[in-house]
Amino acid sequence: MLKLERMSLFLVELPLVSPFATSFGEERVKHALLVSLTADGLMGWGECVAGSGPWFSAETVETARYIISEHIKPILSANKLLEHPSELPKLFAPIRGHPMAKAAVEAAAWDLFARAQKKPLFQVLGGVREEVPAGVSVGIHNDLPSLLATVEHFLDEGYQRIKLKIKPGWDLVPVQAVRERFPDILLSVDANAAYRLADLPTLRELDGYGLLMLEQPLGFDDLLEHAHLSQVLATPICLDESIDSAHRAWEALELGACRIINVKQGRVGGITEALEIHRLALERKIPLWCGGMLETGIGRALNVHLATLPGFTLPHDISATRRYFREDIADPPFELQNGYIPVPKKPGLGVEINWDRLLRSCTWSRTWKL
Ligand code: OSB
Ligand code: MG
Repeated sequence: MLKLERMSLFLVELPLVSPFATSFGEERVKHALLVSLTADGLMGWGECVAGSGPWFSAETVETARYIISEHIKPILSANKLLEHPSELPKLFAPIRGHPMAKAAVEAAAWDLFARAQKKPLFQVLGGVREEVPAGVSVGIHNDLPSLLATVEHFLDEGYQRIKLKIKPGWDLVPVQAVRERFPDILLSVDANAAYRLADLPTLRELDGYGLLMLEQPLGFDDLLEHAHLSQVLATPICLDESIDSAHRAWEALELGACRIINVKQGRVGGITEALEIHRLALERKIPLWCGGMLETGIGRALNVHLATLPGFTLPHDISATRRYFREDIADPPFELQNGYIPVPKKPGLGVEINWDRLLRSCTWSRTWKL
């Protein structure tokens, strides 16, 4: 039983080592909202995966700050005694939407819970691996030579799968160039909802490059058009943006809208909801992998623990810390070992906040007594 005592929020800005461009825009700085919860002399941490603007999803760090401050905090104050973190989604259910805000608070409770049990989080979750296969997501580049150099660099580092961000005008040419230079690698593409069914000729051409999957080609909230597309392409469709809950995952599978699911615990409303998708996927033999949102060490650690579950069978968008940040706000940094990220073995997330760096990158914070 946890007795919640305090909650804190921290808005942080961390420069990225290189700009990250997708079909919806370019990020040079990671904006993160961190949550801490304290109970019984322990502190647990969660990271909200919402971005600085409503480009990937409707939520942003600012909407999450508002929802957590004004609507989740009062719920926690009224329910300070917590048997298990999985009780939180029911308490948060009166708040419609805002999965990323809810997930950030639930994540802090999972860390706290695992620390109270003195167990690494993956053991609490039922994980079965001590290392997880690392892939890397490669942003849209300005030219082919620089793209090929980036891909070669990541392959040399040992990444097991390369994912290319694509958009209309940056699709067939880069995919063909990478495939020609590296014929045998696991290669996938992510369009972040940049295409329409009218783009079928392009998507059909992409189908010829032996891609592991085609991630979220169509509308950010679409299932039906993806189901149609799925019927005419050989490449498996993987959904990311469209899956914002376990119910939505079920609908997608019923409709045949995807054959693979990218699980981001934040996008679906938290670890409890992600575990439900995991159950569904195992039942239906749907491969899962863990997506990423350029998280700091806090969110990255959570992804690593989640990715140890048996249904997570494809390489993840979980890369080494140095692929994103020169200095992270959590220690130790994640490093690649023979293409895998080792799972932290210390209690909870198994990473610790570096207070000095957190306070240096923090632009706003607030603490409440619950
Ligand atoms: O669509 O998977 C995505 C980053 C930010 C927002 C959306 C996505 C991504 C990535 C990067 O692809 C994954 C990572 O390395 O964190
Ligand atoms: Mg994606």
